[in-house]
Amino acid sequence: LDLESDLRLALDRNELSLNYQPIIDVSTEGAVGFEALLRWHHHEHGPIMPDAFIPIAEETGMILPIGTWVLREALRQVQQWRTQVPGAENFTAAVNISGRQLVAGDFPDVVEAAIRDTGIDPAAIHLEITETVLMDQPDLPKETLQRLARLGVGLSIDDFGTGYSSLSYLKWLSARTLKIDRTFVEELGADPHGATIIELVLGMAESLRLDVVAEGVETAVQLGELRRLGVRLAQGYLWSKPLPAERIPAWLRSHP
Ligand code: G
Ligand code: G
Ligand code: MN
Ligand code: NA
Repeated sequence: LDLESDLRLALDRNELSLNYQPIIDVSTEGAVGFEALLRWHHHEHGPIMPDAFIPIAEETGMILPIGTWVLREALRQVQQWRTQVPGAENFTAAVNISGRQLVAGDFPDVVEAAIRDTGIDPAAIHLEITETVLMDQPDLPKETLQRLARLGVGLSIDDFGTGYSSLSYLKWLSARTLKIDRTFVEELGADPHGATIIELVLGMAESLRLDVVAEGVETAVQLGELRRLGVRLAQGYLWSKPLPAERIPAWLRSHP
């Protein structure tokens, strides 16, 4: 199995696809948007999960053409729902971005072209960047972040709480959203101190005027705890695993 050379061909062979997981308003339990998650269906070996191939894509630079495809496809799909599905007019599109993409000089051009070609409102776009990637990029081009901010797209800090973060770096990035890593959600209800980190993050987010999304919500107990703490947005298997695009309209009809 030579993942590296097969990955080079995967795009041309149409073996890549996106699944979509709803982001939920916990007060109504309706969707406010979707996170796009990459899938690779290998012609011989079947499904290969991102944890197995994204590191290879990053090492080889393949993440650049793949990441561009992901961005354009996710924005196209979410804009299609926004314009064709009743109630979906304001849906947001969350797209995972790797550090390699962010430091490539043309990334803002790629984003600008995707906005132009899909017609989506830039404010509906959330670029998800993991906290550790941000900390690992000391030479993160400020110009890139400024151009993205001028385009009007939002940055979400993914897996928040697993790296080292300070208030100053959040301010400097002008992020819009913090996504609380699911390891903290897992502890809710089980561990008496499970809520502590989430309470800290919520306090920080409030003073910086950031939105917060709790990831990996699987149980009604966790949802109850999140509501009690004042978390407004969430994501997780409690509502849906990531689904192929064609299954989303039916999911939306059963979750009004
Ligand atoms: O879908 P999930 O199960 O298995 O994703 C595993 C990991 O792969 C997550 O950390 C997720 O952020 C990452 N991932 C999924 N899709 C993409 C993508 O399109 N681009 C990048 N860079 N990472 C992705
Ligand atoms: O790292 P990132 O947050 O981008 O990746 C999201 C990952 O979390 C994906 O692999 C997705 O399949 C997974 N995921 C989404 N919801 C849940 C959940 O409720 N429980 C668990 N264990 N994983 C989840
Ligand atoms: Mn993510
Ligand atoms: Na995460």
